[in-house]
Amino acid sequence: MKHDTPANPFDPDNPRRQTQDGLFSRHEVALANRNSGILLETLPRDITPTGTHYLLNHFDVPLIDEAAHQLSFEGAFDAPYSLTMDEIRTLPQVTMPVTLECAGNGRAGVSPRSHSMPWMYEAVGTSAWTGTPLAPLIARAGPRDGVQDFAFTGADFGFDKGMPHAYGRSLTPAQMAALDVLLVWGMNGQPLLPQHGAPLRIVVPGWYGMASVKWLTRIEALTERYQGFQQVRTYRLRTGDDDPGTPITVLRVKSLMVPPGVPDWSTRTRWLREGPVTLQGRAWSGGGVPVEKVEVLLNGDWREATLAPPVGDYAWRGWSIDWQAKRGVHELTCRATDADGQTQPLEPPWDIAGFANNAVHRVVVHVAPADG
Ligand SMILES: Nc1nc2c(c(=O)[nH]1)N[C@H]1C(S)=C(S)[C@@H](COP(=O)(O)O)O[C@H]1N2
Ligand SMILES: [Mo]
Repeated sequence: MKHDTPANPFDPDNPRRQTQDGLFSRHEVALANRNSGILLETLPRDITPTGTHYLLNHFDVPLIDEAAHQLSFEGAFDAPYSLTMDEIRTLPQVTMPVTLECAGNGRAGVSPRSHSMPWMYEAVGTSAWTGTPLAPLIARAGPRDGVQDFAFTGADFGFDKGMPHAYGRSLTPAQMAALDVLLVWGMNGQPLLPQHGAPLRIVVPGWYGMASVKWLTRIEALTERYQGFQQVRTYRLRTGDDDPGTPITVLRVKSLMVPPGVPDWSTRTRWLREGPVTLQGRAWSGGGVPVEKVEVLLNGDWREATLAPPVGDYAWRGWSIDWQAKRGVHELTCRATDADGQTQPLEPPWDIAGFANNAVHRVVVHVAPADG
């Protein structure tokens, strides 16, 4: 097999690979093989089974020796210190169900296509995260006056758009004070799995997943704004190449449906028989704002679904509705509205990278006669 000579990734003038509309490229399929999504049939469960929680890893999963791993507090602190994993696990412990969603979820349909992980609907999941509140640990290090950002750095390293970097993100002191950020070592009663950030990550509840830095090694207090690639060069809503854009933060209101019936193996076409069916799914929003309403478009009418209690302050809630399935082809559509009055749009609110697409979920089903 012949290999292309790739552009030198150390050269900052090398842009990310351009992608054309139409068939997905080999590179996109390779990304999809590494970054799995939730199986929509697990949506009835309050907590996503650990192995089916979606994954988004930019680089390689780093090999970390947990016994030697330390989290250090560095930079503009009066009392910088570090903690071993044993020390971290003796800190006050909380378990919080949190719904995480990738900011790229729903990107696959953007045109012209943005070369990145081609998510359709599946980059979401809810886990019971176990850890300790992070704010008191930062306070213990004594941030100096004039600190503008806390930078969180992971152990994973690679290139994007010609820029070598360790994955990192930042939060301002005001954001740290307002958000219930958790320093996490457990997921659904088990130690974190390697691909989800073992031995240590943060979880930023109510925000898109990019903020929840995995394989955390270092928290640095900065007296100027953080300039890390994942903070300033991406995860921004931009209308064009020249638009600096606005940072992506809280989750937009969204809902998903368990595809009813059974699938054809290779096309995933859905089939069911005529008769009564209970449709069900999940809905969530960001910033701790609860979902107040889910509607399902059935035979041309938006009908209100029954809601289950939220799984937590920062977690999704279940919904269900009965439907009399009649023979033919149907497109079922669900949409959620949150307590701030935000409703999912019928069409994707595209920016150039296909970020934060919270358009309604549409599922096509084929209904066969009750017999024969
Ligand atoms: N160190 C590190 N942290 C990371 C990432 C990464 O690639 N490296 N991906 C981020 C993104 S974009 C998302 S959506 C979430 C995904 O978390 P999960 O794989 O545990 O679902 O992790 C975030 N934290
Ligand atoms: Mo993401």
